[in-house]
Amino acid sequence: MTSYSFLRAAFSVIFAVTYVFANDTLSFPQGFLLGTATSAYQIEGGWNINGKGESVWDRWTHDNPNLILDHSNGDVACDSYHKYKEDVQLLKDMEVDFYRFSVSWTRILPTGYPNVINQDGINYYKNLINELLANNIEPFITLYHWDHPEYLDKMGGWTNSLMVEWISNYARVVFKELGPKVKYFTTINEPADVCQGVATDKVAPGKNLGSPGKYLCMHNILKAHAKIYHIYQTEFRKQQKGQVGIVISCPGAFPKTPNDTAAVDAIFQFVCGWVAHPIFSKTGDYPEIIKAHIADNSKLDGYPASLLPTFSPKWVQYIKGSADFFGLNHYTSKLVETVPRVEGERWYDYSGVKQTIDPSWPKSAADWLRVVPDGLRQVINLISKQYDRPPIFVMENGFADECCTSDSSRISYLRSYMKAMLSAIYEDGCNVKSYTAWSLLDNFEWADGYKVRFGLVNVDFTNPNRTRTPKLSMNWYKTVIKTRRIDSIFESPDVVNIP
Ligand code: GBH
Repeated sequence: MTSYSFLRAAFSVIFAVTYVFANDTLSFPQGFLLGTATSAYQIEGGWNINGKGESVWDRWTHDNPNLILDHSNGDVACDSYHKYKEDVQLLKDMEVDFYRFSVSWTRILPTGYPNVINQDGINYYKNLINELLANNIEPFITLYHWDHPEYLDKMGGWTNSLMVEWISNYARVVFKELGPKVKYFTTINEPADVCQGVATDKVAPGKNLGSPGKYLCMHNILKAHAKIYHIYQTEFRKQQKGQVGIVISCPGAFPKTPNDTAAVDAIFQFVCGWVAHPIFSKTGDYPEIIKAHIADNSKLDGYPASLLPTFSPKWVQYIKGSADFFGLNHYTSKLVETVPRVEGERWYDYSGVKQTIDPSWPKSAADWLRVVPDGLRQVINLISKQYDRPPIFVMENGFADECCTSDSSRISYLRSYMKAMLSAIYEDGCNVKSYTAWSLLDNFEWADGYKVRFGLVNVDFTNPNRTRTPKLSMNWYKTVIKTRRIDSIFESPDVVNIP
């Protein structure tokens, strides 16, 4: 072998190895699904037209404009009720595999009950689904994204255990009417955040009941989720052959002092495990640490019993295993530290863990959202380890800014988080099936109104047409979807630290 041909051979080996290596870590696995998401109240508008009933978010924003950053509401939002075809064209342009959207309970059942089925609402979602399918996009339905009927809330909402029946009856209507063309459902989006609306007076329905209300809310949500799952299982699965999961928000956690792994474990259980353990663990029920902490501390605070409600063995069994996949929402991480209990003071909801932010983490326009890509890899690993490698569908991940279509910070965020997710797949062997960028559109960001923006597409909320303009990030995501790869040649500048 001449030295020249040896060199050439050596180079081609190096090239191949580099190529394979890059290919392995920056490409999505075969069959991996890429999509984007929205929710009904945040985009639809048409809040009271053609028979739609009032939801808790309608009432909340109308009664409390002062609690919304820009005093706005979702009355018109992105007007997707009228402009859904335009939305689908944007999705088609990106060639997403699926579109995750939520169904508005009160658009379909104006009274909350199935005594009246609003045909206009059914038609709206049927049209949207047909439009998606005609453009090769899989519809992915969230049954409930925070906007339950105001009327049912007046009767207690998530603090009333009858809510389990009420939402099940609604779910049955959705499965029956929309299920024949839909393969993917999630039941309830971010239960812990829904229950914040029971615990506090900052977001709908603002019941301000503190931790006891929050624990009760979660108890009923877990039962409701399981009941919906079993309804699908017994009444629809055979004909419809779809999958049903739940969407849980699991932030990352890093110890403030290096050895405090107890704080990391505890906060994972208190935030993510609170919802996930009853459904995905082998034993079912709430995590032991939650049961123990809340029981001990309820006693110390003079309550006759633990503030955490208990499931009967029958309910434990019924809830356990009630999901075909783990829907994960992940945006950011916290620094955590174990702190001692101080008598008479609220002790971090009895978790015993104080959460703060590392000031060096790059900022976004949302004060709670710092850029910490490793957090995604961490929670995917924790979920995989704790619950025996369930299929994980990343159902939301996204970045907040306040403006512009030149959103290089968003590209940088999305790429770095996708890269962390691919490391969890290739290096750690986790079973991740999909990735969802939140959100297709700038939309009504709850208490942050229209000020904080998550869209791949800009929406002009001052224009009655709600004009949509693709941002750089939409074009970037389109390339990612086409190439099935987060190539470094599409690497954007580093995250711009928003002051
Ligand atoms: C998702 O929730 C929602 O599903 C979606 O509707 C929303 O538009 C999107 O995120 C963007 O916000 O971190 O302890 O300071 C994320 C909801 C928002 C819940 C921030 C926790 C702050 C609590 N999260 N919130 S903390």
